[in-house]
Amino acid sequence: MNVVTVSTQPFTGQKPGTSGLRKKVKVFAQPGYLENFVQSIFDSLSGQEGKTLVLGGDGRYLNDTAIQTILRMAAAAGFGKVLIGQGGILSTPAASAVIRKHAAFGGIILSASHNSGGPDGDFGIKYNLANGGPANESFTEAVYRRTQSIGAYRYVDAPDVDLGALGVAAVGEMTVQVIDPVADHADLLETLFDFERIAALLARPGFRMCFDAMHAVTGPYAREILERRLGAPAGTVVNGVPLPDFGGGHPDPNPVYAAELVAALADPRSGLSFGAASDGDGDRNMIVGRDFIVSPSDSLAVLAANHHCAPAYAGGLAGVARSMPTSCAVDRVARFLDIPCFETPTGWKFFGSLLDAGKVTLCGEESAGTGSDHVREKDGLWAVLFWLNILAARQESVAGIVREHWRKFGRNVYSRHDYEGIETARADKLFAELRGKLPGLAGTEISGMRIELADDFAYTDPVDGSRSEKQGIRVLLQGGSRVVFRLSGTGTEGATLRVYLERYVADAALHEVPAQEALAPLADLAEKIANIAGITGRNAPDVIS
Ligand code: G16
Repeated sequence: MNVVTVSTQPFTGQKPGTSGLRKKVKVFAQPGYLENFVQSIFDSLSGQEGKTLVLGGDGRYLNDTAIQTILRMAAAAGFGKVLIGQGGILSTPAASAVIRKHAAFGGIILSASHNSGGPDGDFGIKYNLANGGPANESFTEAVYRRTQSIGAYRYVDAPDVDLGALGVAAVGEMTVQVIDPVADHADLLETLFDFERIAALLARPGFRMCFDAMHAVTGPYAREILERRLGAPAGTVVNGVPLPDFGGGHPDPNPVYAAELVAALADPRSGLSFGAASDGDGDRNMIVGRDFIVSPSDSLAVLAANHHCAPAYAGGLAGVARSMPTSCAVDRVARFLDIPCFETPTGWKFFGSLLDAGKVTLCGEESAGTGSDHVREKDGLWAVLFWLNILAARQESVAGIVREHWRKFGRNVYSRHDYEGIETARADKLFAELRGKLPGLAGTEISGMRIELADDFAYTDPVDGSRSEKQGIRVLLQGGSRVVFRLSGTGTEGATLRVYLERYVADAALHEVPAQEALAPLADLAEKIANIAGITGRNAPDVIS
């Protein structure tokens, strides 16, 4: 085996964010940049010799070449085998499923998730552990430290592997097995839900659904599951061919980037009763009913409240978890079900230990991610199938189910305001000033609202005791309303300020008040506390979701 060692210099800024390292393609394309990071991952592992690594990505620009580089480096790092999705494709939840099913040592997923692709877009890479979940903070910190001191990377001198066909090849002494990227994940999902009942719903006259794969990774998965296994008519999946630049679109399933789907569901002539979309790497989801968009926080709460509709969860939930900025709607369901509800920092990695310990069954985030203990990643198609299973069991509309949920539990009206591409120095100033104000805020009244607690969210993992500080600023108000301030950990340009607004409305007569109208006083309070316009120069958010 011809192992080549290449001298290298550390690059600055290879610090993994909320979910791995995400940078512009142009940054990743610098000679040695990907190699340094991959070598830093391998140098932070121990015991991988002879073991199996899972490898795949969302098919975005650079996916194919990066995969060949990583194969050669994995061989030099001593892995015995790599399982790789055909064409280099694996959605994030599918990678998690494959790692778990094949008891792999870990996995590398190439994706920048919902960020745009193509030569001017973004690329990303993350390492998942043997439980199938994103590496924890102590591992990502170790990788970061290694990137700062790295002096060499190693690869095996071997030709590219043909990833176009299923089969077995070799790189040096390492076996490369090209697998069907869809089968393991689809098989697993089939064990969780009542496919017969869902198939009957999809065949029912008057019921029509559309799944928008946004030219991202879920196309082949959705076609297999919805059209082949469940018998939905051909054409149910739209934009189903994964493209390196996502067809020029932005593979983020929200009302802005999936506007066509939302418009189709609002148009009675479309005949559609259910719409759904997923993101670049298939872990996020959007659920749309007839003229009705389900907010991700509400979706988590509705799934928890209707867990009995899906065979896998009918026996009950051990507990639920949500990230701190996610609305407290699911907390109310947990209280009703008398099960624990955990509040974690943003990032799926924080759910892993709770899932592994059997403390929670369902978890979710405001950022359009929901999932369960079937894998250790959020799972877009899982959420879609869960909704279909609920619709099939209850024979009601999406809007009807959510409105009934609000009547029973009250409505946690919710919105996120994003200020993108802020100069980092200004964002830092905003948070420094905000943190300075925190000790004096509790007990004061601003815009007629009384602040009960204001703090910098910190989390101690109840399973492994690890501590994470500075995970977002919470301002809790009398009556259950909240304002949360955080900086995104997934952007690639400047800083993105996220302001999360939440108001609890018990009175059913007020449930239909438009969210932005109901939340306007909280937006005003956020501005007064954080001086967003004064410090950033921005008078309005760039994206409201
Ligand atoms: C990632 C993480 C999620 C997180 C989201 C948003 O999702 O896996 O846990 O909620 O980023 O993070 P931020 O607010 O820091 O931008 P994905 O789908 O991008 O991998």
